[in-house]
Amino acid sequence: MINNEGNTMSINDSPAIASQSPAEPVQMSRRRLLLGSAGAMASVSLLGLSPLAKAAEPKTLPDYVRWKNANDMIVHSANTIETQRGAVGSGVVTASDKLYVRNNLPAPDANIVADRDAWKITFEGVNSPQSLTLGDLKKIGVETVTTVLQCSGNGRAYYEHGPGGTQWGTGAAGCLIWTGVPLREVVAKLGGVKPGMNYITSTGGETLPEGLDPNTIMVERSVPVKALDQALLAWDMNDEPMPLAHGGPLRMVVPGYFGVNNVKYVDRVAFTEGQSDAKIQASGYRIRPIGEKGAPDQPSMWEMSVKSWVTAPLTTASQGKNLIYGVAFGGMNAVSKVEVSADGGETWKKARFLGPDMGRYAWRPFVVSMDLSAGDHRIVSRATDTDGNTQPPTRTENERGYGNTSWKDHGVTVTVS
Ligand SMILES: Nc1nc2c(c(=O)[nH]1)N[C@H]1C(S)=C(S)[C@@H](COP(=O)(O)O)O[C@H]1N2
Ligand SMILES: [Mo]
Repeated sequence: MINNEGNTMSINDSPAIASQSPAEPVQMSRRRLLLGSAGAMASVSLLGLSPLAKAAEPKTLPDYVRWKNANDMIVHSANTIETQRGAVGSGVVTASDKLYVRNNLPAPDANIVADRDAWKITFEGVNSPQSLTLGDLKKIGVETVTTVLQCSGNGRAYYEHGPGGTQWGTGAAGCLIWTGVPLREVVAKLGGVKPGMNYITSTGGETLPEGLDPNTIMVERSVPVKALDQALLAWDMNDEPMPLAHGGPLRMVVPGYFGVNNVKYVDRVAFTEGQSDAKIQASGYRIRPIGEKGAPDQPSMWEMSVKSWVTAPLTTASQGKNLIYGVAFGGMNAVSKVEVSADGGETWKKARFLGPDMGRYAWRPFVVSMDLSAGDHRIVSRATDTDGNTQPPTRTENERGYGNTSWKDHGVTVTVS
């Protein structure tokens, strides 16, 4: 894949918007470089044939996430930053400075977190529609929930048809503790949801670049109204005020749902009859056959499914007893079992969960001891949820490379000596 920036691709498959981003200079200058006189050679090197060009890939964290631990991250672009596979430790919670970042638009100015409690959110589609400040929300109620945040494109790198967008491996995911007010408590305060409303539609507070149709770029997502059971308007992440990069001052958190539905810097929550007309909802984030365009009648990236992957060892190991680590989660259900195989899925051994159970929406680190002989071993993990759903061996092919849960794809080949 030559075009792997992907920071805007999944909205409209057009690179035009990337140039709107002030946070893109590194990436844009690199592209210009590649398209210059050495273009042909450089394209070849992007395919991994030249170590020189590989070293020239942008590795520096952009300013708005300078506080992240660079050694734990893979910088795909200024707006798409992945967690290294081995950086996920055996603890349950992903440290904020290791969490992936995925922005469809440039991150807003830091002044939006200067006075957090003054942040305004408009509520519509309720019996008493009104605007509330974050300060008001904090007086309504509070709850804490631990969830897996995972991009729809996590695991895209394993699709062989070469879907456009960021080539995420396993690191567009993390497990976070969120604190905020349950949306249902806010709604109760506002007289309840109006009859006939089928969706919760959340709007991101980015300032949109001028001269483009807002519908083609805005981050506005609708989820079925049943998500009112678990949706949270969160102001803290991992016991700290929500970082700007992760949606501060306020973020919509929909436990069990793919990342895109967890709208950052949310400034409008509307209960609506239909889904948003925004491109990111209407045709983006839809599962469709390879070669087809997105359309509202295709499945939307809402609820996540059971998934797991090994986090250590990843490349080499010593002969004899080895502890094999990984993480597993069920999406909408709790994860109930993980099995690990060191022979590519011929024989399996049950792993045990590590650390505290943080609830059905959290992931569970796992560990299993295995005797490894010299040679190459294909190590794979396979999780099952409380409803009895097990990860499939193969992925469901789809144009955009969404929702990969294949246990074969997520395996690692480890050389034992
Ligand atoms: N306002 C807003 N919310 C957003 C996005 C965005 O670009 N803008 N990106 C979405 C996508 S596609 C993902 S995967 C997650 C990423 O969350 P993170 O950057 O905190 O890891 O945020 C979602 N919410
Ligand atoms: Mo995403």
